[in-house]
Amino acid sequence: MVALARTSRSSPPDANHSFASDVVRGLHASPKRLSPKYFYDATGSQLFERITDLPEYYPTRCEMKILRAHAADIAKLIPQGAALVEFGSGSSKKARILLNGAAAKLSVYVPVDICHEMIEEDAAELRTDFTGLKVLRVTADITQDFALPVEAKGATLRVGFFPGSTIGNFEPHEAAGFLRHAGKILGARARLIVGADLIKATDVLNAAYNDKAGVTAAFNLNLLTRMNRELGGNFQLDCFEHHAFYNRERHRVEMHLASLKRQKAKVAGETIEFRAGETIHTENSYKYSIEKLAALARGAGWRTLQGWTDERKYFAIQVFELIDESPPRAVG
Ligand code: AVI
Repeated sequence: MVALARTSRSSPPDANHSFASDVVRGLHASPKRLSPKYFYDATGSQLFERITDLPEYYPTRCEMKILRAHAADIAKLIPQGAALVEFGSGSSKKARILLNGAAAKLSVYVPVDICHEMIEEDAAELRTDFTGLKVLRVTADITQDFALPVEAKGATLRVGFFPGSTIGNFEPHEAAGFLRHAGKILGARARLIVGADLIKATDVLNAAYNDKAGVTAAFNLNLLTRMNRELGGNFQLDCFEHHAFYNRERHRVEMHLASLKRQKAKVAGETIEFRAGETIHTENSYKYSIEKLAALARGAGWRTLQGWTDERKYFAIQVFELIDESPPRAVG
């Protein structure tokens, strides 16, 4: 499953066509599945913002806490004249914490996001709040090739920033592919700051994805509303239920939409049949150990420089450095 979450909120030109073909393919597959990137229409993005404030959903709070506590240590790993490139920047809320300590030594901050309007507004605010900071936004899908602005290419080196445990929404092979791709984009001597959710007690994980207020359920079910609206679907929302659970063997929280009865639904001109209890698998959220994350990064060409967790070891910020693969120069 292609898993890319917070980075695909808006619709590129042929998005409706690929949404339709992904839905048709995914709902005819066995087991049925849909990519989590489709959660993030306007309503889905708002619901996700509400999730990050829920008492049960610890990742955002933990990550912000680690970033605040170690902003100065992280800044030390950002060399003078470097460019900071944020992958899937959204509102740049987390980058602001880094910028408090590092803005003065950056040659440029490059927020990269598929959602154009959002980062233009934020870029303007950042320029006001961090006087002298050059902010050059790039509108791109971070999983695809994109060009960095010349100012970033000409910087002493480039430091990538990939927070939010978005890495956890990739399948592990996709995560490795993304890290390799980030290394190519950032180039020689690059560094990469990654935020990742860690393996922890099952009850904590289950609670985080089954909040009492039902916001995560609404976020999951919104996918049916989106298919009804954008693809002429007729899913009955009260005939499906949010299922989320930690799959301990695979170290991931799985989210599904479970059919409450035997039923048929129409979407994108196709009829889809559901057995009672059959599910659409809508998201995986992988949880890592620090060692496993380091091994994944190592396999993708990165060595660990330094890392931090919160006191409960719920979440980790790891800084990696690109391993120089150029052959040693001949002497003499
Ligand atoms: C964006 N992503 C890291 C979230 C996560 O925890 O996997 C998405 C999410 N799904 C349900 N709650 C939050």
